[in-house]
Formats: sequence, structure tokens, C-alpha cells
Amino acid sequence: MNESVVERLTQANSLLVITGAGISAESGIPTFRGADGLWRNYRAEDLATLDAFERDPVTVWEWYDWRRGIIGRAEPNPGHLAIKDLEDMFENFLLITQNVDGLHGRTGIRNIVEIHGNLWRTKCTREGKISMLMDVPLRSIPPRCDCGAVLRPDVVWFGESIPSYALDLSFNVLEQCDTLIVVGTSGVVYPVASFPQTVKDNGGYVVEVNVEPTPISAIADASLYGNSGDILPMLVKWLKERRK
Ligand code: BV8
Repeated sequence: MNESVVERLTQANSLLVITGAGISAESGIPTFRGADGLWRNYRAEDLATLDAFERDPVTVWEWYDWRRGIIGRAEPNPGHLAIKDLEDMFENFLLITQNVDGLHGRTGIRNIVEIHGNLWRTKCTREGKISMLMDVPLRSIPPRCDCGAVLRPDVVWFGESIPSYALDLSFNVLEQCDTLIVVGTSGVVYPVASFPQTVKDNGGYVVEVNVEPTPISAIADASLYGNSGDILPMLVKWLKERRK
């Protein structure tokens, strides 16, 4: 483990963690841009849009039903659990996740922003009402609200704005945090892709955890290459030993 990283994390006062699809890869969930990310040869970017949903809600819901089936059988992995440990170790802590799989929430983590939403929630396309829908598989495609209107997944699609509460909270923490660990993201989806640079611009220390270099590697103070399910528990173990 990189000694300077542990040293800097030991001194951190406010820790921000950002995760992407890579944190869930070891739980068996396909990443967005990885080789296993395709479904019926569609690219995620082509399906995760309002336009695709309005054009073909059945196909988009079949894609979510497929993902919900995989996620429903998945468990949080040691990487998710290590981030929960970090929350317990730092008084000022926030997790911003781009993932919509809900796996972080299943660790009991409290200080979390699901900035792209959660695919276990639905929103009525007529009333805007938010509900939980846990059926796996879905009983009808597309699922409908009691009012009869089609439901949509309560996620942020490409071309849609991030909910203002999530953006405001994220921007506040970006200004205040002195340390960022960014895990398992290719760093290509905005606005989250711009967050590590914002932390750097504010004098913060940025650690990247990924299996391969990304655009974030160019600005990170340290890049730890390997599986997040291996690296994060090791980081937590070292931090706990330094705090004894
Ligand atoms: C917005 C929910 C205002 C749906 C998702 C500025 C410049 C350019 C473009 C834009 C811009 N501002 C806005 C845009 C447009 C767009 C955008 O960024 N497009 C990109 C493609 C260029 N952004 C938006 O539309 C956002 N809205 O900004 O509103 C606006 C709107 C329009 C125009 C201007 C302004 C909304 C974006 C949200 C999209 N919704 N998900 C759903 O999931 O069903 S995004 C989707 O991508 C997921 O949430 C996913 O988490 C996220 C990011 O992808 P990654 O997590 O990074 O996943 P990926 O597969 O790419 O990478 C996985 C990584 O893990 C890899 O690096 C891999 O090496 C690593 N890895 C793998 N295994 C492991 C591992 N690491 C560690 N351990 C392992 N074991």
C-alpha cells in the first residue's frame, strides 16, 4: 500500500468518496463501458435517455428488468463495505455514487447521495409520484401507476439534469472536503467527471482507485491500480492500524 496515501488519509478532516460502476463489478454487475456492459448489442448511452424511453418504453424497461434481475441476486462486496467503514472513521464524510443499483445503501451507509437516482424507485410519468418497485422480474412491462400512466425508472438519464438537492449538496462538499477517494469510474460522465478537478482546484488531495488509468489519473495525487474490493479494505486496515 502506498505509504504517502495512508499518511495523507490519516490527516484528512473531511473525506469525500465518489464511486462509479466499477465498485459494483466484483458484485457481478456489468459496468457501463466495460466489455460485459452490452445488452442485446445496445450501448447503455443509447438506452439511458428520455428519447429512447418515449420511443420504446418496452425495450428500455426490458433493459432495466434485466439489470434489476442481476442486481437483485447481487450482494455488496468488500469494496462497498470498506466505504461504510470509512464513513464510521471520519466525522465529516460523504459518498457520492453514480450507481443506481442501491448496493451502497444495503451496507447501512447514511451519508450518501445517489446522484443518478436508483433503479428500485419509479416515477409516474403523469403525476411525478415516486414509489418503490421491488418486483423481480417485473409483473408487467412497462409497469403502470394506479392512475394508469406508464411508470419510468427514478434515474437521471443522459440529457436530463441532476436533481438540484443532489447537485447543491455535492457542490457544497466539493468546496469543503480536503480529501477525495474516487473509485471505479471512467471519468467521462458529467457533471461528476468534473468533481475531482474541483477538489484539486480547492487544494484537496485526490486518490484514484481503478483497475486501469483513466482521465482522472492525470490529476490524481495517487492512483492505486487494482480491484476496489481488494484495495479499499487494505486502505481501511492500514488506516485503523495507524489510528491505534
Ligand atoms: C447533465 C443513470 C445538464 C441511468 C447515468 C459536459 C461535457 C460533455 C457532456 C456533457 C457535459 N454536461 C452534460 C453532458 C451530457 C452528459 C454526459 O456527460 N455525457 C457523456 C457520455 C459525455 N451528462 C448528462 O447528461 C448529465 N446531465 O449534466 O444535465 C446537461 C444536460 C445536457 C447537456 C449539458 C448539460 C446526466 C448524466 C447521468 C446519466 N445517467 N446513469 C442508468 O444507470 O440507468 S450515467 C451512468 O454512467 C451510470 O450512472 C454510471 O455509473 C455512470 C458513469 O459511468 P462509470 O460509473 O464511470 O462506469 P464505466 O463503465 O464508464 O466505468 C467503470 C470504471 O470502473 C472503469 O474505469 C473500469 O476500469 C473500472 N473498474 C471496473 N472494474 C473495477 C473497476 N475499478 C475498480 N475495481 C474494479 N473491480
